[in-house]
Amino acid sequence: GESAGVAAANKSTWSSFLKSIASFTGDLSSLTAPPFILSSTSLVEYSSYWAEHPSIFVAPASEPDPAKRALLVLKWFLSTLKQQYCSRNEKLGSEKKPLNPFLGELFLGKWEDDDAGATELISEQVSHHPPVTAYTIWNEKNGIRLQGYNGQKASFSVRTINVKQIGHAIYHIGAYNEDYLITLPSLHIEGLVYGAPYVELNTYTYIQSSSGYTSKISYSGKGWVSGKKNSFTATVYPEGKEKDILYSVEGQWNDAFTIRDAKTKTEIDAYSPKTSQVTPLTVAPLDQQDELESRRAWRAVAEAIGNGDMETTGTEKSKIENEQRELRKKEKEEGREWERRYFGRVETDEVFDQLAEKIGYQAEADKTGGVWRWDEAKYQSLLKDDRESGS
Ligand code: CLR
Repeated sequence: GESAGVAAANKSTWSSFLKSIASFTGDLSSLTAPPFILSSTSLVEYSSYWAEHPSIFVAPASEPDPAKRALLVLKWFLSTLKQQYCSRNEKLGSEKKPLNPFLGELFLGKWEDDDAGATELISEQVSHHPPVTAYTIWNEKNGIRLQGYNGQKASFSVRTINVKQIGHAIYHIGAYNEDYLITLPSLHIEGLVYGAPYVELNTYTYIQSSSGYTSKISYSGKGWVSGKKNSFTATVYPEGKEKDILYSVEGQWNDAFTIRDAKTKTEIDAYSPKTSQVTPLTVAPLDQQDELESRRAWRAVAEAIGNGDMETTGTEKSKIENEQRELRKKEKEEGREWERRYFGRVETDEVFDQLAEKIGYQAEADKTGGVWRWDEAKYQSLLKDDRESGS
């Protein structure tokens, strides 16, 4: 296949890159990719994919029936997949290698939606070795908060990069004091040989609610049933009764899917990721951003990548990396650790433990430098400081 992807001039660079992958071990951030596959967006921004449809994000808050609520949480989760895993292809022509966030890097933003009201995002790089991003997204009006963290573990083979996501998310509905533990699917990068990489999902996602419902999503890549890309099937059932299906969902997460009542087989809802509009995220102008905010911190690098100027890209990247090395050295000398602004490690989390046990999920804290949670107290004291300094 001489299909999309690598232009003639890039062919030899690409094939030596492929050869280097075959023998690569370690984390993805240290992979040296050819210039045309570099993105000027930092991985810390990817947390925003969770809420680009704010009204679907908050919809469960106004559903009184717990089983239907669980279904709406599943629908929201499914509605995020196209943005999470296809949007680089759509915007940039292929999957790209994101900028590797530095420790403490922030990405802050807000979605304003006529129906849902304001939904806010805080994303923070809480670990650099290994890379781990933590985030929270909340909508005060509807009493919804999502929080989570994630890292990646890669393994390489000749044609694919296999990526296991390590981490999880917790979706909270204030009005019902209800929590949902969300596990993350594994993925693999296809299309490498053609120079047009794209993501396919595999394995499963579980969404376990504290109200006693489980959703299970199975990803089948190019489905053996439909033969279509990005196929999945999902079911909602009372926990422990996998055969007692209440709702089933089937289709493609990048195109369209239908939701059925499992007993009557009638279609009760349908959703089309392909035609649904995303709500743009509002981010402060660069000159009003904090120094640790991603787009401000990476501005020079992003500009150089945009200009295809690899020399400047290299020097500007090194500036950031050297600064970071200095910071770490100083911390070590002073026997302290970089203080995360919004998140902290937790030793125990009862709600999480209970939900995790029901689906046999383990957090693997050793691979993410801890289990990370939103720290409301830190946030409140930052707000207070802000008010007192009048900014
Ligand atoms: C990050 C967390 C998001 C979902 C998500 C989507 C795409 C993933 C990304 C995560 C992690 C980084 C990733 C990316 C696809 C490609 C990229 C695995 C899991 C790697 C680092 C790029 C490798 C370079 C090839 C394009 C050659 O919620």
